[in-house]
Amino acid sequence: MMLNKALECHTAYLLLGGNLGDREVNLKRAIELLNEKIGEVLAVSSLYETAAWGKTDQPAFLNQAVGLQTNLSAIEVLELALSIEQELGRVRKDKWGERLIDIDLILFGDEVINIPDKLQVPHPHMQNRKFVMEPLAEIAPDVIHPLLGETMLSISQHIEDPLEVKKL
Ligand code: GSY
Repeated sequence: MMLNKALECHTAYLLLGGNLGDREVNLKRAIELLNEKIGEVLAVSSLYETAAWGKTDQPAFLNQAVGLQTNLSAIEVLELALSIEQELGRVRKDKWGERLIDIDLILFGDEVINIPDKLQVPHPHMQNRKFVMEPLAEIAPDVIHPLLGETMLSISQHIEDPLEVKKL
């Protein structure tokens, strides 16, 4: 039984973003490292240039969604994603501030996980943020949000977020 659990395979969706340095190079390198350390990358969205959310007086972000298949647990994915951020030079300072690279776990199969201050999937704010939902709906239009019961495409079409998101 334990062995089956350990080998369970999940499709995880992550959102990558950054607004410092060579944003495109940082995203490309992050995807290579996700593929090496976490699991086979199956889908990568277009690049999206997006107005900064939260603290708006900072440079625009480049965001990109990634879908991958992994045998790891959600916590292991989260910890490796943090290690990739560090390897790429991220220093965590301001929660809403500028950053070289950010890797957020958005969905982990159809699992619902809530470990306060550590890990929440589905990402609790995904459905309110165009910079998350537009790239995600591009690569996973038919995936259903495990709590809202709505597809990624449908959620992305009904968001009221006014911040600009431009597909490059
Ligand atoms: O939450 C991820 C980091 N982040 C972003 C982002 O990735 N894109 C945009 N547009 N704004 C953001 N604000 C933060 S914090």
